[in-house]
Amino acid sequence: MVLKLYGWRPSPYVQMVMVVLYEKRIPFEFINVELSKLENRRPEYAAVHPFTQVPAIDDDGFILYESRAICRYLEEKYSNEGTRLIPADLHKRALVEQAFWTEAYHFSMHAKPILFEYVVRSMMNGLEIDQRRVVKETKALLATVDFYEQLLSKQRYIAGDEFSLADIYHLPATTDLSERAKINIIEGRPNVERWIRDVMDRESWRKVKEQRVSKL
Ligand SMILES: N[C@@H](CCC(=O)N[C@@H](CS)C(=O)NCC(=O)O)C(=O)O
Repeated sequence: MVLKLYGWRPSPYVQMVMVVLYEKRIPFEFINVELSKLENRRPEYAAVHPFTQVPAIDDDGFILYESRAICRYLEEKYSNEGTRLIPADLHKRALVEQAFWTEAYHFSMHAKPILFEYVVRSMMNGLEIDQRRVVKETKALLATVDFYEQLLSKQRYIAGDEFSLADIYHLPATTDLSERAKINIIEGRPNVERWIRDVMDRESWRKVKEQRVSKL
């Protein structure tokens, strides 16, 4: 049975899983859970995801939620298909793991509150953006990106010279930061720019981007 992806296309977490599915060339059926209509709160969806969020997958009866767990599962199950996203070599794999945690604790940790201010608050009429929070988190985010600039002067991708799942984890937030919060992390950072352009030029991301809706 074809793998089912429960998702909502504007969600960065859903986009991450879709990039992996395209990179691995795994056929899937997209089941739209329209968050703007609160379809995720329907009892039948609560049976799939106890926290009623997207994404989730149903792989022939095996239900899995949490985007990063789904990406890892797909990479492991289809390790020999499409693009290899986690290297077999111990040291290279450890560096990818290091990049996962760097992304979570030093990149997304700051990108998320900024996007919350610009995306979520803008959906709640009358709520003003907390500029102090945005300034504080942007400063911390750009310090991480400055570190990335140095790192990427020595290697092609964020975890080494090979494209990996760690690059994919950065994609949706980077796009949303530039499109929704107008925070341009590539300006004045030629190596970050080269990396982002390289990753965004992949067919997998172009396919996901085509399907994103421009407005939440
Ligand atoms: N940690 C989760 C986060 C998923 C998440 O926050 N999804 C949002 C959409 S971007 C959602 O479903 N929100 C609806 C809700 O929380 O009610 C993951 O990585 O899968």
